[in-house]
Amino acid sequence: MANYGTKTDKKWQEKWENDQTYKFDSSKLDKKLYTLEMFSYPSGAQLHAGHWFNYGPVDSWARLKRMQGYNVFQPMGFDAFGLPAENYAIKTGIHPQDSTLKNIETMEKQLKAMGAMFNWESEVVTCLPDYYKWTQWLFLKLLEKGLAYRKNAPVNWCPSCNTVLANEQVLDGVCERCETEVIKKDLTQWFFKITDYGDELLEKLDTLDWPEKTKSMQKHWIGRSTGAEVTFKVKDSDITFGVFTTRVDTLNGVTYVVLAPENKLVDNLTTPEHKNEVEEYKLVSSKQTEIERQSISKEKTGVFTGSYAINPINGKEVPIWISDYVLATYGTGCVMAVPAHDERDFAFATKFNLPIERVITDRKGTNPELPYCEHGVLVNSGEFDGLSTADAKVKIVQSLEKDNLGKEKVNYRLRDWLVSRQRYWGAPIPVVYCEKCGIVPVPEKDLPVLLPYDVEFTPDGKSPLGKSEEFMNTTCPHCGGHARREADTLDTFVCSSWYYLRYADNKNTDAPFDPEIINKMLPVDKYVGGPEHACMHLLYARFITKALRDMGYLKFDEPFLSLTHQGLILGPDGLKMSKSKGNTISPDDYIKEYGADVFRMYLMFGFSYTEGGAWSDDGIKSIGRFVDKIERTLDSARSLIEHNDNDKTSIDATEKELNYWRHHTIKGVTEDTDKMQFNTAIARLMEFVNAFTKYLQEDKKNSIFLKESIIDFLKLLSPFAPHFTEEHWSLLGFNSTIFNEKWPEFNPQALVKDEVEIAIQINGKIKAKINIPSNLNEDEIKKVSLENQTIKENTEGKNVLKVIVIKGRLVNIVVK
Ligand code: ANZ
Ligand code: ZN
Repeated sequence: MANYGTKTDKKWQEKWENDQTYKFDSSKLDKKLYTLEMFSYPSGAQLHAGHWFNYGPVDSWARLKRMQGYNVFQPMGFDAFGLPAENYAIKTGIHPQDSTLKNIETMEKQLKAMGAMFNWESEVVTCLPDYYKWTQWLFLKLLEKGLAYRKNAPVNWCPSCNTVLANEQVLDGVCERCETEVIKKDLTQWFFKITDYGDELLEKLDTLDWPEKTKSMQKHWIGRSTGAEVTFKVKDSDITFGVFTTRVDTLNGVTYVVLAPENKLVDNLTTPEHKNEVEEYKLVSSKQTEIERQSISKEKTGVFTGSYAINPINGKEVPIWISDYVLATYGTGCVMAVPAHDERDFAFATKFNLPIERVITDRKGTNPELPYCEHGVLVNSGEFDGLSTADAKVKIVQSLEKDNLGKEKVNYRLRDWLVSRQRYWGAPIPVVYCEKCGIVPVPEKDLPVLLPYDVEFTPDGKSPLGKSEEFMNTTCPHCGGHARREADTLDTFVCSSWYYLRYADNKNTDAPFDPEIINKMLPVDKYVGGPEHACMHLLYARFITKALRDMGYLKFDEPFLSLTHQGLILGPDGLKMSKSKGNTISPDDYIKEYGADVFRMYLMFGFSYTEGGAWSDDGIKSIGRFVDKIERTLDSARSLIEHNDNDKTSIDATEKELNYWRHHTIKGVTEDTDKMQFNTAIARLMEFVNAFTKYLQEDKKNSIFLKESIIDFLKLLSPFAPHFTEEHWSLLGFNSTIFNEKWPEFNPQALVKDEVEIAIQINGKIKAKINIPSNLNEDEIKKVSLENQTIKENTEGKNVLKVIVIKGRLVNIVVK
């Protein structure tokens, strides 16, 4: 019967737990390796293949590191607040707290069945008061530093989730969770000032060992753009407004200006005869999504306000329009339009018959077709004619600066992070509203503000907590008078923005963490999780780390030094797994049949780790057969070793052959696993098994040598099949865990397969013949020859004048 499967799994899991094999040794921090996998969301009741693909292979990687001498910290926990649990509760009527805690229990069991080296003693569960107390503390600290604030603004609203969303949660105009089209609402909400860190978030990306694509997504999301802000005065009025432009060199080509319909100035700028048209246009555009508004192909629309602005560089009067292609939330919400050199302005001017005036030509002065959007040389720009685009940008800003009508300006696409939610299942925001004192933070000693259990949480667009009078009514910590609590809860991304810090000091009751511990345990050395978090969690966590650093709690700049995204495991049909398509793979069924090792090994062998792919039952079956073959090979090798016939003590060609494969495998498995190229690492192990099979068929075998090779093989296999290997390690007679063994190192000499015989001459007379690896270079051959014992004796006391090497044949040493 096979020595693997659930029974063996269980036996070793219990032993590891009892022996505390993987307990993190906090006394050896110089070799600490903080390995982090994105924690699970306990919404579905079960772990799916995706969890296994995230956690299993990374555990194998961490096991390699452990055996290489690293002190591995690999914690696990649950991102337990959030919409899915709440939506599930609405559907079933089961309270989110009950379903979440129950799901966590199931998932813990499943995670344990994986046999990973998780440091469960460091577990965090974000929906428990001992955790969210500190999420609330984080909020208060940000508030104290002016990094959290409340403002009225047009915000993203998901009509289906009945809550506001952060910009990052709106993907192509739809809600990240439910894919409903997001609309804009004017609401007063809480924000975190992530924009204060725009520059650093951008610049430090270069220091990170992260996938290039993720870095460029963050770069684009932050969207730093350098240009100028130019002030336009309104004709016959005191009103002025700024425009943000990246092409101030085209200032002489402005033929109109455009404001976003929502811009606060619009009402003041609209003359009575244009009022009706403007009002109507404002209403229509408020119903459109940003994506629709910004689309290049969309037919341009807009209306004239009746007012004119004065171009600060040449005094020309230009009409002021409003159009939905200008976004209210970017730059100043006002654009100077240069139809000759901008596509959208060109389309707009063409449609509304506005003038188009060239101010840029190419270097040859050929006046290319309009719109000409490239850089070039200025024309029709008075004193600036003949300047290059780059020079003109500098000169024009200098000239505007004199009159205080323009300055250099950097703009970001990044917006402040909207963190309040009109939902129940989240951490309450720890502030109260007092009629006398206004917004008052809840004092730290009164944390946590507990989330009440008995609340009607069916969403209707209002915050559920607001319906609980018991929760809402409180006293002002400042004046003692009557106050109302904040009814919104925090975005779950706030919970996950700092969890990696809490892991390292999760039992601390006086503080979220002890800086002294955290500064030794962090940053995280290796972080692995899905790429979908590129511009949400991964950005927020970087921001929070920097904010806490600036408050003096942390001594590092970045939370995650190295990042890998695992690929996606698809259904057997090659489509994304989903219950409705009926193509999901339940890991539990396979574990029952094959055990955790085969399941993990299949995930590692069957897919490229960063790419993933379609599940295949044949694939897992073939890994099952491979493990059977390993078992047979190990069994016969062991019986040979046990009987210790020792019919051979020499190391001959057959041993050398096996030795070659041994070191070839050590090298390959070490290098590939280190790079998380698990599939090729396992392919190497397969080659090694074949080499054993071949050796075992030899007539005469050296059992001592065989045992050494088997020991190395088991060590190499152990990260991939931890339970199975422990079993065979003990069968080989070892009492302590293989995971305390040292990872083998390869010997380059053993990788040299061919040898040649060369003759060594002294002054033309042959003195010795030796075998050397055929791939040595000239210097190495000289060295080997001079170190030969016979040659040493013959050259002692003499001067070596010259060493002539004839590769593959002989070495002549000339002495005097
Ligand atoms: C004049 C101009 C002339 C422009 C030209 C471009 C080409 P990025 O690179 O994304 O920062 N712009 C400014 N604010 C805007 C808003 N709220 N909504 C829509 N468009 C806006 O783009 C900056 C450019 O986008 C600015 O430079 C402005 O048009 C436009 F030949 O100003 B430009
Ligand atoms: Zn008060």
